[in-house]
Amino acid sequence: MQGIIFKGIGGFYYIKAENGVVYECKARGIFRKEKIKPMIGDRVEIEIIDEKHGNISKIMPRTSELIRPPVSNIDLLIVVVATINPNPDFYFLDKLLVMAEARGIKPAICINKTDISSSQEIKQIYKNTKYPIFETSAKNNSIPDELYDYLKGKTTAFAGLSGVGKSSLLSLLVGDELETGEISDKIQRGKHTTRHVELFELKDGGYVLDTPGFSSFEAEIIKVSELCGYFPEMSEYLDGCRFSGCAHINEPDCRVKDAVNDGFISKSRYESYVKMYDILKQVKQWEL
Ligand SMILES: Nc1nc2c(ncn2[C@@H]2O[C@H](COP(=O)(O)OP(=O)(O)OP(=O)(O)O)[C@@H](O)[C@H]2O)c(=O)[nH]1
Ligand SMILES: [Mg+2]
Ligand SMILES: [Zn+2]
Repeated sequence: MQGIIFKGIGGFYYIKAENGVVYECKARGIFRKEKIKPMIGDRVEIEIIDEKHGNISKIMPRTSELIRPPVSNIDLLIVVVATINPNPDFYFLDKLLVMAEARGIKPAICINKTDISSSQEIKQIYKNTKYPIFETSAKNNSIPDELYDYLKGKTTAFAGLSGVGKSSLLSLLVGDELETGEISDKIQRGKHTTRHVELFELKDGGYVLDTPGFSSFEAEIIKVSELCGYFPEMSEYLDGCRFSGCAHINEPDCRVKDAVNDGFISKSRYESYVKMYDILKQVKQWEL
């Protein structure tokens, strides 16, 4: 029987199997020898012991892996940003977007708290990235159908500064019957957040994951020369620079800098690029 690990507590893994049943499982000793530990998000094969218990016998190859929070097989990253309270931190946002790109996770942007301020500036900055942009107000229960469609059948992590509304959005997405019930408690609103990682199933299929209190992701090793490839709106200009190894910073005849001056690449995004470039140039380990 195959299934997905959605929760782990004290050496037990909770697996939603193909037949819809949740099994409490242990990992067999074999994994200790091979030095792999099952992770939340893993697709696994289990041997069923009885109607509630089983053993994990095999872990399927992972498509992606995050270390903090420890979770595998994430398809999408939704970077949540609030219009205000807290104000957007564009450099932080861009780091999350680059981190996703570097890990092969598809990023999108969710602008929340549209009930208290305008989303205009944020939309303007990210327009040319072509990343999907969703506008929400968790307070007004306003989530566009396009976001539900986007998440369907996928495993999606929600990230962003503390207070932007990740938990509020997830409570809405996961289901109305749970508004004041179990899930709302488990997802934990407010400031006092834990590092407990759990995938929550969506009604239409797919899973979502909160990353409470994670103001940073793991250290990332990205080659400086590859950095511009993680800014999608830059990619069409890269071939036009005079120097083939152009860093797009101080070189003459740089098409990327031209595109910034002409407004095809936003200044804010370019500033993030330069800042990240300077850091990557100096250190191999980049603490995102
Ligand atoms: N006005 C307004 N307030 C919101 C909205 N969404 C969330 N809030 C409020 O913003 C505060 C923070 O929301 P949370 O959902 O706890 O934020 P979070 O991103 O989960 O924060 P951490 O768990 O600390 O990372 C709460 O007081 C929410 O009620 C919104 O769309 N509009
Ligand atoms: Mg939260
Ligand atoms: Zn250049």
